[in-house]
Amino acid sequence: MHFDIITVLPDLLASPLSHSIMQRAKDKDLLTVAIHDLREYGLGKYRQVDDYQFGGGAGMVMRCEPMAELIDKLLAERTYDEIIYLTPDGERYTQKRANRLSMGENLLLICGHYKGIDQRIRDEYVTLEISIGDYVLSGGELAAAVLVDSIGRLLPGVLNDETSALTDSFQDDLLAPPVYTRPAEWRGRQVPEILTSGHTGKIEKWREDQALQRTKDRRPDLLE
Ligand code: 6GU
Repeated sequence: MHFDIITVLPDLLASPLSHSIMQRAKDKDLLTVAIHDLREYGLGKYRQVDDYQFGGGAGMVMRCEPMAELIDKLLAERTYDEIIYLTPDGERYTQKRANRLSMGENLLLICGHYKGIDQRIRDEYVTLEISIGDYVLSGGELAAAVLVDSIGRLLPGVLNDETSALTDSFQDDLLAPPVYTRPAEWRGRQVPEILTSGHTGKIEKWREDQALQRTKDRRPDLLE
């Protein structure tokens, strides 16, 4: 799977995608990420990418021309399954959406800054608008990293058995059960006996019960 990402802060994006599972996915060529610095397409001597908004009001808006030039260049090289704009007013991101997006080949992610991008870029190019939650970030970069990570780990071959995505929270609309490792007793706290019993069937049942109980307690909305 290939991601193209448009940003004015390329360094902010590079680091979260260069460790652990994401780096391994890149090393295995299962995932490629190209980060494109919008500033290189900026206007004039100062490589301007934003401007005052029509109608007045605080905050700058990202201009159409640099963005369009870069998007057109990318579209000449690839077709995209989706052109995604990361924005707090987008569709709320879920595991279901991550699963669906992971079936594609190419995704283009657009990170906004300031007050966002000119509406005409959204109308002209964007096929999907995503928000990662009901709070405001300073820009779309961290949200873009969230998308690449959550989608990248679903690609066949990225995770091994031990890290299988099938047992993740949300993958079956349930939260994950509690997990324990050695030592079996720590500060007087015991690991649940069932987990050291060796009864695979009983352990599986216990985990299902725990997952269900946790979901009831913490996220009853997931069960509706
Ligand atoms: Cl995708 N972008 C920004 N700027 N803020 C957000 C967001 C995205 N999702 C939640 N808050």
